Amino acid sequence: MSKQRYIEAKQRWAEKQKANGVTARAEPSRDRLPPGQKLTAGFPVLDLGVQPDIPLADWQLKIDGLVDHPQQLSWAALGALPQVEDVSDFHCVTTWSKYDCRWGGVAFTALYELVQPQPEAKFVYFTSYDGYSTNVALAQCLDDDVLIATSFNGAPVPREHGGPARIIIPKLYAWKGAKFVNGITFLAEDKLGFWEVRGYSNTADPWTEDRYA
Ligand SMILES: Nc1nc2c(c(=O)[nH]1)N[C@H]1C(S)=C(S)[C@@H](COP(=O)(O)O)O[C@H]1N2
Ligand SMILES: [Mo]
Repeated sequence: MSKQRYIEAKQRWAEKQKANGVTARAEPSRDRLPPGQKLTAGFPVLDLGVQPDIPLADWQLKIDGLVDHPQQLSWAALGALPQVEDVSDFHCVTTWSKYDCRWGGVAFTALYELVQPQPEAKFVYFTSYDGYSTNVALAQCLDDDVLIATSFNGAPVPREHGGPARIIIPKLYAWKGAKFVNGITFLAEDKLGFWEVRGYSNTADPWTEDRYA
């Protein structure tokens, strides 16, 4: 399917579900596998059909907005920050989940401390080398399991899964985790990202099936 048709089909699906009155549950499920999800052993690839090839020498992560110390991190500068690993589950809104993904990289909180966001900063807007974007409330980014991941199961994140670096936010549907990330902007007001403007939930909680806006 072409990139444009894939985007339109997904957008139509969100509109149809909304029209059918499909809304999030009041009570969150406590199961490890969120409601409506199926476990997969493989690792499907979901993106806009563009997997940019970024030589590490050219790679940059710009962190700006309402911060005291904006950064333009090179690959070496990212690698010089404290490195962590975290094992988490991965939930895609298209109903597949993958357990026990071992991601390594830099904790979001380490970047937070580096740039020193101002008190007005309440939202984070992520941008990517393929033109993708997504937005997350700052409070949701401050859990220890939120990473700028550069490794997956002990090897560099493969390009199809968002390498050189991608965001992982295990407690939200995976479209909230930008692959090929190259920008993080701290904002006072929320700004909707690529799928959020196309009918997908802004809050994206898998355990209440919070799929559509
Ligand atoms: N840059 C970028 N990030 C993205 C996407 C994308 O199209 N571009 N798709 C999102 C969606 S919808 C999902 S489910 C996950 C898929 O990650 P995967 O391809 O590693 O399974 O990436 C998310 N991050
Ligand atoms: Mo997705």
